[in-house]
Amino acid sequence: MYSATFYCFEPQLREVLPPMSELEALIFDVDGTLADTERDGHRVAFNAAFADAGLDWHWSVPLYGQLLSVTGGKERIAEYLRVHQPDFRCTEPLDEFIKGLHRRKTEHFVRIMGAGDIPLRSGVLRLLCEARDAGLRLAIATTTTLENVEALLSAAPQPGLMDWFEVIAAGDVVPNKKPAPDIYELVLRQLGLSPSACIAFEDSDNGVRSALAAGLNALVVTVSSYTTAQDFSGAALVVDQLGEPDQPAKAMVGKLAGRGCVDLDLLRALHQSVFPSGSK
Ligand code: XBP
Ligand code: MG
Repeated sequence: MYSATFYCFEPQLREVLPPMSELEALIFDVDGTLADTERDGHRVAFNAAFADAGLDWHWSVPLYGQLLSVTGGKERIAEYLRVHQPDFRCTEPLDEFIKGLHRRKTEHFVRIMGAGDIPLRSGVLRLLCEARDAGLRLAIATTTTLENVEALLSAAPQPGLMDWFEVIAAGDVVPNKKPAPDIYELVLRQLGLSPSACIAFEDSDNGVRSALAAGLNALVVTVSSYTTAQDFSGAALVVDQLGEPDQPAKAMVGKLAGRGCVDLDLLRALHQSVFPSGSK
């Protein structure tokens, strides 16, 4: 990353590179943040895949809430087997069995999203439009599978939304899923930006830990249906939603500074308070 000394003594480069603390990019989690997908999307898709495989497993709404502490669908199935089906045996290697089951689950999730019943959360499209118009770069850092991101963004009312994101880092592209920082670190490397040039958006404790561990301290949490009681320590702003002018957001941590919703002016002020000019 660029150092302060580098900035002071390389005038030509200083013209090319913006000051370290300028806001340049917004990085979004997907599940729970762009859309509330877990209960009626992922959970339903897992159950449909289990039924297809002739398994009598059923993930209820509360059970799925517990299983969400493990990020990643394949990892979640493995944890379920370990805790809830310890006597389960299959004829093929367990890893292969889980991969096959998970592929089917992804097909179901894509189908569910294609039906258009799970919309983007309040304020998401408004903020994406505002950021794009202002020339900010957009990126995604998610645990979920890339096909799921495509399905969600393709079902949105804005055509071509997928192409708005310069970097989409999804699923198994990193060795360790959230709460490890790997996925955010990958996004930062691909953007070529320092964490101080970005704001991250999350909905879960695992996501918060991941983003903070990558140095993304300008962090906004939009609490989702499964995450209301979680610990978001370290987040700069925790709200119930990004909100719309006629559908105001409510802040649990931090202040909306008289604004009805989370807009770009508010985000610039938040970013500046976390990374004041001159900070790295
Ligand atoms: C999301 C997840 C994902 C989905 C399932 O976490 O944990 O695992 O539930 O996706 P986050 P896959 O929002 O923190 O990224 O089944 O495709 O893995
Ligand atoms: Mg999430």
